[in-house]
Amino acid sequence: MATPAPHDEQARFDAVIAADEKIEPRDWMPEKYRRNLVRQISQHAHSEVVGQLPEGNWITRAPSLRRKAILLAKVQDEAGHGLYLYSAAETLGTSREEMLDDLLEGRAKYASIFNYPTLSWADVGAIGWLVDGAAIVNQISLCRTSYGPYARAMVRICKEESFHQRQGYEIMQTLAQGSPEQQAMAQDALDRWWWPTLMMFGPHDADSAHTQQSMQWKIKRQSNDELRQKFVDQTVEQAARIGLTIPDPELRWNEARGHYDFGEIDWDEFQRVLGGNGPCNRSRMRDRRRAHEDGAWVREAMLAHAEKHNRRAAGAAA
Ligand code: BYC
Repeated sequence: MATPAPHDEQARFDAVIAADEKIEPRDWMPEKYRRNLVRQISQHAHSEVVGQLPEGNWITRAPSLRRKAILLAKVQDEAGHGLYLYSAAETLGTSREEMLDDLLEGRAKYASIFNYPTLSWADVGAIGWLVDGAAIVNQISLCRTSYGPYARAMVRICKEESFHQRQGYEIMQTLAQGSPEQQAMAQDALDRWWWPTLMMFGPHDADSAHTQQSMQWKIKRQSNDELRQKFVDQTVEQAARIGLTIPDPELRWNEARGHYDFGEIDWDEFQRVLGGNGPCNRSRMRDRRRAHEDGAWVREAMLAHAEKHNRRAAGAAA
């Protein structure tokens, strides 16, 4: 069969997007669509993997065996999410080695939120409740993204994230109903994690470099500000239910809009963190590089095993 001319390919791509169907790995796609997806999916994968570090910090100090088992499982889930996402990005023709090099050499971003420290046990609750809560709002929307492998990875990840969110909320609820010291610890964690969580949704739509094009291609289905608003609206009520106060004096219900109004994010802080100067940027990258180096023997052993397997299979076929 003759290869269709490029304008036919473009027309088919446009028709698939317009019909809300999925683009699959073997389909023709504009080069900029492919590159934008690799950028977003690989950043998402890096976030899952680096995101293990702040919570991993508390595995040895979880307050009970039950809490430790749950936290271990959650941190392990994050590694799995990274794997699904790296695999989805690999279907676009970029190797995992290239993506990892970009992260380890500081060329690729990961979510700004993971550059903040986990100072108390309540921070583990706050991450589950707020950070996973924000991630779900974003990822439910991404379940309808136009690239098939990314959309399918999101469906599975969202199922696990909802468990993560509930375990975090349950930690906060327990602390908020506990002693005055425990209540203060829960409130302090909310005070420190609230604003960085709102930054997870990215810059305002007007300042977002990629939103307009990504929405046209249906890579993103809702904008940064729309998703941030959705998160605020659902979380205000959750905080009230456990007696915690969101640290924003401007937060109030706006009857006319049907949404909560909220204060302005400190965008200078956001830019500092993105520029590598957040509280933990350097230690996160140092720990990630060390983990990568420590894992070299596993990668070598897997390669050696695959080669042995291939040699045996070739011998059997000869
Ligand atoms: N942090 O044009 P924009 C988790 C960058 S992990 C860092 O709006 P876009 C979890 C952005 O990349 C879940 N960088 O970009 C794991 C771009 O830079 P480049 C993580 C940010 O892509 C463990 C520039 O700023 N979720 O749940 O249209 C334990 C301009 O931004 C951030 C995802 O990754 C940020 N917060 O929209 C617990 C979701 N915001 O690439 C939990 C997938 C913006 O041009 N990603 N930047 O150099 C997305 O949905 C979108 O990429 C974003 C940004 C909404 C994040």
